[in-house]
Amino acid sequence: MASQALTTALDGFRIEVPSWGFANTGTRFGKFAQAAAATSIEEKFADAGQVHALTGASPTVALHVLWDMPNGVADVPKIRELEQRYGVKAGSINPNLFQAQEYKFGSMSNPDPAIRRHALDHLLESIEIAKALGSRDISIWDADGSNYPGTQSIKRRIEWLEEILVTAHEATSEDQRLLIEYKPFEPAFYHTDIADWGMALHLARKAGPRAKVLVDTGHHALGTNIEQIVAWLLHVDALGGFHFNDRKYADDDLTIGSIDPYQVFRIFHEILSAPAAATEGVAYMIDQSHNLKGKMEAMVQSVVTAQELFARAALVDRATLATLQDNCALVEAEECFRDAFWTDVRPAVKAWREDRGLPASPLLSLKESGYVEKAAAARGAKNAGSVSSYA
Ligand code: AOS
Ligand code: ZN
Ligand code: ZN
Ligand code: ZN
Repeated sequence: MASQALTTALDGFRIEVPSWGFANTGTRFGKFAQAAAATSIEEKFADAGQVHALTGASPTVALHVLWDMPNGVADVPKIRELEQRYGVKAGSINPNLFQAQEYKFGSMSNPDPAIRRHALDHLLESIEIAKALGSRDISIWDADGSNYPGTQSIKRRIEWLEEILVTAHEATSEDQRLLIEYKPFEPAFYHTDIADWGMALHLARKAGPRAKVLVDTGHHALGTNIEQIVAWLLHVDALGGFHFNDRKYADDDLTIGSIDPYQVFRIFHEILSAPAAATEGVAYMIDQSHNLKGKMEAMVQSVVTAQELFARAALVDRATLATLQDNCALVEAEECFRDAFWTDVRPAVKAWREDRGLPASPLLSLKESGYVEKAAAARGAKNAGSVSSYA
């Protein structure tokens, strides 16, 4: 029997899947093509729809403007039709400010005003695409920075960035949000223009009330206390959402909870400890790159793991914990916290799935459905040509 806290938590839990997580992506040293990987926006919707059908928890798919829409133009009727057919809706819209050759020295903070204007135009196009699709969030990842000390003015780049984000914010409608993601390094290796949550928070405040900070769990120096950042962002009403993934070293984009499930639990605990009104709009999204695991298997596994860790966090006896914290009963408080973490929620989550008419084991059902084999047969030829070498 699932407890009430667990049932309520799972009923309310939704996590967005990224279109790019179904496609062949890899590392800078190359990628290993998978026969079943999605090669078009239609196949990405089909895959996302299948993940949602199996888990009941991922009704939206994040879209990437240039990767999913040729020349940055959204075919809205086609996307609407895909939403209908596959039972998942377009989610956050992700502009691409990092691939064009002109962005070699930056996009929004490039010293060349004409290039900054292109970056702004692309942002404005992305906001319009989001409006046309009914997407609330425009999720900005700024890859800008520099590789060598003294080669760029850190200060002037802040000002250029502020200017563009203010203009972009003005273009959003009342029910939209700009999410500003931070990352300490990569692709830039000396300085990154939005390197941490302090910088992202400042820019969000400067941009306007509908701009919030996006926390990608892989974008921190090793050892950073991410749940503390989450608590602070909630406290100042600036937490927009998450890109979940896991890592051992840097922005490894491994499946959520694969290396450190306790960290995800601790993040969810901070969210569940905050007043409901403060966390209502927080967007949970997966941002992973599945180079070795099967794309579909990795995505289903990620959604299921997120559900399990959210359910475990919901089991924390927060009233008792608060008393123990006030009494500085260290070991008792820690054990109260860990009791929830160590609870095997899998049988209860399974019961919840059955109650909701969902497959008891999404991964097993995926396997039994033969979906991946069918996709491989249909897409194999297209994927055979997509292997890149780094020569
Ligand atoms: C890059 O490291 C960031 O995590 C981005 O959020 C993401 O991977 C990218 O936006 C996909 O475009
Ligand atoms: Zn090397
Ligand atoms: Zn991200
Ligand atoms: Zn990343």
